[in-house]
Order: sequence, then structure tokens, then C-alpha cells
Amino acid sequence: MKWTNADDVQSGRGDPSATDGGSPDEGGDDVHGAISNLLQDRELIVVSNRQPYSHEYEDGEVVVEPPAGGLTAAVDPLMQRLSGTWVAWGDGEADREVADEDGTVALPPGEESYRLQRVWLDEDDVEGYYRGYSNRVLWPVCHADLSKVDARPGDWETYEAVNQTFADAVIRRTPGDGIVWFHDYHFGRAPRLVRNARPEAFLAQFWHIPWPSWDVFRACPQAEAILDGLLANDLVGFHTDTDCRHFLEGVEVAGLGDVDRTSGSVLRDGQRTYVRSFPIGTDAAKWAERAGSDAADEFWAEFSEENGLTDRRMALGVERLDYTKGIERRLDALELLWEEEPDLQGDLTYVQKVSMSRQEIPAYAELRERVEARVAEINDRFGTDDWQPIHYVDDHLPREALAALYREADVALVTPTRDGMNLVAKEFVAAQGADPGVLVLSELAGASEQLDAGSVVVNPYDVRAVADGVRHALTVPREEREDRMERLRTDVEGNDVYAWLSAQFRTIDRIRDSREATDELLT
Ligand code: GDG
Repeated sequence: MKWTNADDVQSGRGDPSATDGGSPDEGGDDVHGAISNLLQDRELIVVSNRQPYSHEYEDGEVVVEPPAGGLTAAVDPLMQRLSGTWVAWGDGEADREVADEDGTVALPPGEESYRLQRVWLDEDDVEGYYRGYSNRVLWPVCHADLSKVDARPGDWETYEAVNQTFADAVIRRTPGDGIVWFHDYHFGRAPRLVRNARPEAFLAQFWHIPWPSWDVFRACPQAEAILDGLLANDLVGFHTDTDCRHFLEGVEVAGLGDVDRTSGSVLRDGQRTYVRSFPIGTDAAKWAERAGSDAADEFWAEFSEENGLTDRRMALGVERLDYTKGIERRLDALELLWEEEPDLQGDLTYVQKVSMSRQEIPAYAELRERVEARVAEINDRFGTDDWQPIHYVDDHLPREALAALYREADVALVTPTRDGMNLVAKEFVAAQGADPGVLVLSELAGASEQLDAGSVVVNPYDVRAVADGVRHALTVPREEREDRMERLRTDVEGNDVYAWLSAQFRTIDRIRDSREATDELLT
């Protein structure tokens, strides 16, 4: 059986900005209204690598793919209300056919309340900027995995050139007093390039991946140029306070600006950049709804039957197939557990759900080979005629199916060796019902800064600790599971994706107010 649906085909492309959090619904209405009041009539320009809608060919017809991920799904209704402009890479097969000469299309289809300005990239651009510098240099550096850094000659120049192409599109669309909101590590230079042309604009950036200590970040061959690019923003947002601290320390040690820790800001060449943490959330209400849907029940009935899970306990891992997600050590830990606890053989099944990601990059293709070989090896070692220890699912699932897996899991294993936040941990919490599972969470995921109290926290490098964490999670009595989950749920529901949006725009508003009124520093 193929668990795919047409709405969702794009989510597995390996772009962190394409994370799933839900689809637009009335849940964010109040927040979008409040943000619209804060911005008054200033134009909002959102810049992301990934576009909110793409156009594809299906049976010779052009079809539009709606927002697949959490970021795009949460920001799309905001853009509809604000009539802003979204600048993104037009990577859909039929994107050019529907765009005007300038690369613009009106969205959403049929309603046409905002503009998508598509940026066209050729194969060399994509290779150098996306598969090259972004994902072979910045991604491993920011995840502190320096052995994976592959700084190929020419990739930096392409990254800078593509950032210029995006900046040009932004400049064309930005009036002097516009607000530009950049997303992620694909745009380490664009803010500086926009700033040069639009000194009065308000520039903000959210960096979705971790920011490492200077001792790690300095391994980036263009560390100072990236810092300089980010310091052209008025506001830089990270998931955690640790990321903010690392960023400020890096600026200080590199001597790129005067750091003021009381206000959490940097002064460089007369311009101030505030640095703040905004931990991203998920659309918790929507995940709860999905977990209770008929589609979730139908999926689970079929999936559990097919995979012999009806009378067994289940541990679950859900992620893009990425070397930062800790999948290999987790498999080692599960092997150790089955070895040491023979009673768990035939009782505990592990479901590893992966989305293929960045397979053109050797480190990712090699990871896939290794993971698939390990799964086969462990299945060979412990499998019996009527039990398979690991089910490896590489189909892209509809969100209702994911919600069913979350709901049914006795243990969720979220053990990245480093993660900006990790939305899977939050989605798991949001999807739990009356008889909740237990979250085993890496202390090196951003999510552990909020979710440590209710989860079993482990060091993902420590195979024994991960095995012990699962062993312990399986013995937690129901009452304690409910207590733990209640604590987690309070955080996940209270700090959802709309709270994340709202916090950033309130901060933008406060920075503008403080400048206009008194020019005082915010603390
Ligand atoms: C980056 C940062 C940060 C997975 N399989 C399917 C599917 N997914 C969805 C999940 C989840 C998303 O993918 C993964 O999000 P994460 O946050 O866990 O991880 P990254 O992709 O690495 O995201 C991360 C994030 O940006 C946001 O700032 O949290 O730290 O690395 O939403 O649900 N969705 C569907 N089918 C699948 O098969 N529909």
C-alpha cells in the first residue's frame, strides 16, 4: 500500500522551512488580525527558499499545490490579510507558465489577495546555493558536525549571487518603509544586500536551525560575511536562548560589532540588531483534531493489521533522513535493548518513518544506505516468523496518518544529535489521547529547553542512555504518563505556531516604537 496523498507530495523535499504544522484555519484568525493591526499599512515582504504554492503538471493540466508545511501554512493566511508579497524560489514544473513576465502570480488561487514573486534559479544556481553552500556548509556547521562540511570551490560565489537575485526581487517589491521577513540559512547575505538599497526598511530574519558557539562557527570559511549579512537585520530570531548567546558571543569575538547583553543587541556601523529567541510551535489544535479523525482511525486499522502491531507495543521515530537526527545511534540503542531484554523481542516493535531528503548530496545518500542496511541487519538478527522488529516506512504520509502513529506510539524517540527545535516532538504531544505515550527526547534538540520536564531526556550520543531511556519509558505507569503529558501539553498548546508568529511581530512593533519615540534600547 502507498500512503501518499496528492496534497502533500512536496513536504519531503528536505527544506526545513517546509515543515508541517497544519493547514490554514480559523485557529490563527485572531493572531493574524492582531498582527495586521500592528503593521498598520506597512507592506510585509516574506522571503523563503520554499514557496507557499507551486504549480505542477498533472495529466497535461496545470494544477496548484497548496501550502504543505507549517511555516507556509501559518503565514499564508497572514499574507492574505495583509496583501503582502512573498518572494521565493519558483521550483514547480509549471510555475513559469502561470506567472507574469515579472515572475509574479496572485494568490491564493481564485482569491488573489497577495502576490508571490517567484525567483528563477537555473541548475547551476541550485547546485551551488541550495545543494552546495546552504546544505554542505551552513547546515553541517550550524549542527556542529564539521566532518560533513564540504566547501566546494565556487559554491560560496553562487550562494552570494543567488542571495543578490533574491535581494533584487525584494528591493523591487519593497517600499522604503516596508517590513521584510527573511527565513533561514539560505539567506545569510540577502539582508545586507537589501539594506544597502533600502536603509529605512525594517529587516527581520528567523534562523530555523541552531547557531553554534564561535569555536564551531568559525570553521565556516565565510563566517564573518555571514555574520555581517545577518547584522544588516533589525531583528534576528532563533529558537533558543542558547542560540542567541552563541550568536552574540560570535559577533563579539569576531569583532564585528558592539554587543550589549542587557538589551540583547549589537551595534554595527551605527545600526542596531536585536537578537531574540522565539521557540517555534506547531498547530497543536489541528494535530489533536487530526489524531481524532476518521482518516487517522482508518489508517491505523490498516497499518497495524498489515504490520502485526495490534497486540504489541510500539516505539516511533519520524524524521527527514538527515544525519543530524540521530537515527543510526538510535538503531544501535534499540539493538542493545532487544539484546539485553529478550522479553521485549516480539513485544516492542519500532516504526521508523523517514522522508527522503537531499539525496543528491553524498552524505545523505550514504546515510540512507547505512540506515537501510542496519534495519535489515537488526531485522535479520531478531526477526521471527511472526515478528519483525523494525518497520521502515519511507512513504510520504498524509498528516492524519502521522497523527495516528503519534497517537498509538507507546514511546516516541526524538534523539537528534542537534536540532534547532524539532516539531515532531511537539506534534507527538499534541496528538496524544487519554492513554498517552512517553517522549524520549534528546537534550541537544531545541525542544528540550521547553519539554524537558515531562519527557525522558537523553544524550543522543550515549547509546546505553538511549536504550535505558526507552526501557524506562516502557515501564512508566499510566498515572505518571498522564501527569507528564499534561505538563508537555500545557507547553505545546500555550506556545503554538500562532504564538510564535505573534511574538515576533510584537517584538518588531516594540523595536519600531522604541526607535520612533525615544531611541531607547529595549531590554
Ligand atoms: C527545521 C529544523 C525546526 C515528516 N514526515 C512526514 C511529514 N513530516 C513533517 C513532520 C514535521 C516536519 O516534517 C519535520 O520538522 P522538524 O522540526 O522535526 O525538522 P526539520 O525538517 O529538520 O526542520 C528544526 C524546524 O525547521 C522549524 O523551524 O524545528 O529544528 O531542523 O512537521 O510532521 N509530514 C507529512 N508526511 C510525512 O511523511 N505530511
